[in-house]
Amino acid sequence: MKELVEKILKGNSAAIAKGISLVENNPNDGQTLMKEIFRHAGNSIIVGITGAPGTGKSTLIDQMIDTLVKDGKKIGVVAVDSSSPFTGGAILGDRIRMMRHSVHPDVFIRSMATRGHLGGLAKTSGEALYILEAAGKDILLVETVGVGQDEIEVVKLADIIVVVLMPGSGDEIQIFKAGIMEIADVFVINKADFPDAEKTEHQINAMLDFGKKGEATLPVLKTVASEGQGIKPLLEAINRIVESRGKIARAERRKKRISFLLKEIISDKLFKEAMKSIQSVDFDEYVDDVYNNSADPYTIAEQIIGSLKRY
Ligand SMILES: Nc1nc2c(ncn2[C@@H]2O[C@H](COP(=O)(O)OP(=O)(O)O)[C@@H](O)[C@H]2O)c(=O)[nH]1
Ligand SMILES: [Mg+2]
Repeated sequence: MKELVEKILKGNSAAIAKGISLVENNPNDGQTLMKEIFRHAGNSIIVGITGAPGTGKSTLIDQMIDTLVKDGKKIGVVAVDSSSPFTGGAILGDRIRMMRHSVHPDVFIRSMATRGHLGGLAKTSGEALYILEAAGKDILLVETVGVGQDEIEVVKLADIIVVVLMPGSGDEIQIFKAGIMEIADVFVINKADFPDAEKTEHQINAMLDFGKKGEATLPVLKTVASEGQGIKPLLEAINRIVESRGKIARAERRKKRISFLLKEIISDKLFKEAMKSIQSVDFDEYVDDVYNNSADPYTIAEQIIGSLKRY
């Protein structure tokens, strides 16, 4: 473990991969690792890239990596997709798209499988981000599909949120509905080589005027990710936001992340303690009791939790 921690802190990609696998698959060792690395984290800029499947997020990230790496930056990428129970395809696509960079020692790319996360996807992704921070990455890019509740939680872990749209898809309405509007910092209309790009731009701007009256308007940028067009302005917009925010706003964001993780850890541990305090036969009996109407699940849960308070 000590060796693993040291290698992670040095930014070794294989060690980072192993560390993330630990938090995904092995809660005990994962926790030991997190305890060690936590105080080394907290210095990366986390950029969430969200949008419907196929809008070009992975292509955009690939281009961003390209520019950032040439700038001497160390990059971590976490791609998350819980929209499909069979994410294999999507993840494979992402891997292929970003693969050309994954051999670079300063670039770490990880697709996170989504189902069956002990303690939830957002918690595990959050831990992965802390590991990447401890590994000395300057910028972390988090790709999520902006639909599932889980993924909205994930994208909330970011310092800056980029919403990616493409012309003519009608995504704008979805964004309104899912509450992504409120958390967005930058809008990108990718595939600006499509004929409807300007129409979409007008729609977005109209929506923003309508939704955020009186507040500073959000940047709406056009990109052609597949051609590497518009990447510099996007990175500059992100930079401008980072710089304009200042230390206090940054600290608040950090604290939000910490508070999220702390709550997750507490509920995780409480659940485990509660389950440890009862035998599995008892649990089955409780289920039967509720089934037979001789008890209700709320009272049973209160009793179980109450029994923990003694120690
Ligand atoms: N015409 C056009 N196609 C693009 C552009 N950006 C990405 N694509 C293509 O759109 C498809 C989906 O891209 P991908 O990055 O996987 O989207 P994601 O699901 O949002 O990650 C791929 O076939 C890309 O090559 C663009 O700016 N213009
Ligand atoms: Mg993708």
